[in-house]
Amino acid sequence: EDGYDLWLRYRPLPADSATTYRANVSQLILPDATPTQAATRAELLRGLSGLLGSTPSVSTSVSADGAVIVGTPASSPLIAGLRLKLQGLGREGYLIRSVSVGGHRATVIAANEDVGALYGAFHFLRLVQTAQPLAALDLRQAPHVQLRVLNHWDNLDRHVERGYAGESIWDWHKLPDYLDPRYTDYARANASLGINGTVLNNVNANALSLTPMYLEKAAALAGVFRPYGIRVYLSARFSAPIEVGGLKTADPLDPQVQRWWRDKADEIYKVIPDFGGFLVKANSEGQPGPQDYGRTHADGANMLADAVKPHGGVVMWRAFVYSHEEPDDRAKQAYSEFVPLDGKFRDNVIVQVKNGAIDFQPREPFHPLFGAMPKTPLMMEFQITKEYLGFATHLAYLGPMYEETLEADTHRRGKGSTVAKVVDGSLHKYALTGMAGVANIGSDRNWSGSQFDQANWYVFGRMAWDPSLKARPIAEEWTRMTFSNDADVVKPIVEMMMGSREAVVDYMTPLGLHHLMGNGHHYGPGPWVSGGPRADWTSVYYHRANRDGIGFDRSASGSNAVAQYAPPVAREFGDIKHVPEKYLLWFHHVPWDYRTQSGRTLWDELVHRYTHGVDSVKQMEQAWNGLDGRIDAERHAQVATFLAIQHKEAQWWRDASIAYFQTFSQRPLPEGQAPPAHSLEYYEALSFPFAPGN
Ligand code: BDP
Repeated sequence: EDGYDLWLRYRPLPADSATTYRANVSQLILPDATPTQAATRAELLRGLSGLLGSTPSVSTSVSADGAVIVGTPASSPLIAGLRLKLQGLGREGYLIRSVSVGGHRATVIAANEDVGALYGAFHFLRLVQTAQPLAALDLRQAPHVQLRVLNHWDNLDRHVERGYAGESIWDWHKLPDYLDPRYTDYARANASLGINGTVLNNVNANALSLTPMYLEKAAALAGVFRPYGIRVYLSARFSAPIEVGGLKTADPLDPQVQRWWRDKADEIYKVIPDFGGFLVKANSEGQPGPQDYGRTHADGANMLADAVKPHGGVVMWRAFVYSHEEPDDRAKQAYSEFVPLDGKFRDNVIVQVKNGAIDFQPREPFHPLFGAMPKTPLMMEFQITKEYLGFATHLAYLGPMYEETLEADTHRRGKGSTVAKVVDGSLHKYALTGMAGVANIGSDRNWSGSQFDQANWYVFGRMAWDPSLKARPIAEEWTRMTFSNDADVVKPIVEMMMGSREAVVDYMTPLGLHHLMGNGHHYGPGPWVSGGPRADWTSVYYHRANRDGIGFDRSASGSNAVAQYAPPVAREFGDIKHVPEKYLLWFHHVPWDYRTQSGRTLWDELVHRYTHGVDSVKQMEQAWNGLDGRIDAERHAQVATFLAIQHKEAQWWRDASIAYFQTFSQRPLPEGQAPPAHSLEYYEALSFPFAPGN
């Protein structure tokens, strides 16, 4: 096994449980008149025959116990006859219920629309895959978030920005004629999680994506995805009217520019009738945008929104901006630019906000924009690809990180105003809701660059469906589907996964440190990075270590970034006595001898955390080695090798960081702590011209 099958492996269940399940899945009754119905039928047949060792028969009526009836009232007379309560499930929701039909036990998977039945079928398969009882089912599910989208940072030359899993899976050259079967498997995997949108190209966009040749290619992909309920979106380069339209300006208030985008939208919808809309990175890191013409983000977003509005499209406008306007603290920039625009966006615009205010660091406090724009829908942007968490070789399950952000309390409408409630729209009654994940998918056989990075795609999708879900049960679900239902396998793997992100935080950026990675490629430690074109692209800007202490003072005595949070949060974060220790150096400049919660001085605690991170990786290695023989050899060996790489690199992070910070702390290492293996000069001299993902 090489991991290609993801969590949809459908390997045979142990004989005794297969027998039990076969009794509950004796026949399938389901339509296949539409492409989505056909996909649903194909998936159930594939999954159940794989899991149960025999293919259930497909019938038109219930003739025995154990029938599974799938469909909508429109597609299935049987379901229409059952008069199930489908109100409230919307277009994408479903129910799964044990019923009796003509005196026979049966299970019904019912929805209002085909796509709901498809999602229900995947859920049903998951129950079997994870060895859940099917006897008395009564499940109702509807997504809590409307736009559940992957963002591919894929370029037209197939290079993936910050991608660690090979080339782009989109083979633009062979499209639209050759449709790689992988596109269908991609759609199946996404539909199994409820992901319903994909932005095909990089936010650092090439205007060529909007030319007829590439639109035709995008349309071919949309055709593959459509049966699976997935819409295609494109990143739009703001200056496209100049680059591919021959205009002299891209000023959003210029009528010619507006007309160009309207015509472009009409053209796109001719070839992709269900096109989702545009994602835009503007006036950020050198990308063009409305500010080039003295206009605001709202002016820019609204122009595009007007263009797609007649077709039902949306604009996802990114808030990842940091110009030089707030020279004292990059963390404040997005809030300062966007909060004044609250309420100024069209109703088909949603502002896409990264989980934290800097940039996908191993740990960041929640972005202060969440909760601060009640009149503008905000959507979450998580990074699934591990740009700052060890690329694909380090095992870091991101579920706990997503959960930490989603359950953070903004206090904007009193206690309990969590980020999850901003994202699902319930806090501010947003009419539009969304969650985006920067994809970790590439042409590698295992899709994500490592076996365990598949779990990050998985958990993103599950939490996008319902942001109140928790990381641990999702890890367990994934482990059961991906490796085994055997408790002796599930338990150690779930423990490894649940502690893995904290291990990365400890060996890379403990106690609220951030942005300490190597320059440009972001591979390995670079706490010494300084100079260059922008202070806020250096490490010294963020850690501010000196003889007195370390950390970025964002309290009232410093940049006062804490004031961008609601008062109770600002008070907590802004007070060195009350700030959660995990954010200590994010918000405060702290003396080296400051007593931390463990009773150790800050310096000793820092060293302790670095070492603890390395030790946690050692433990993961041991736990994994203990599973030798319980996991198929190919996947076991690959993970073992990657853990060994992670171990080596965790040690590198620890040693380089300690060697560097010791030049400021001027204190000895605490008792029992090994000195760095090499000199600081050695670490500083390492160079990686061909590190992946740039
Ligand atoms: C940073 C990445 C950069 C992206 C940027 C973004 O380093 O490659 O273009 O975010 O989100 O994390 O636009």
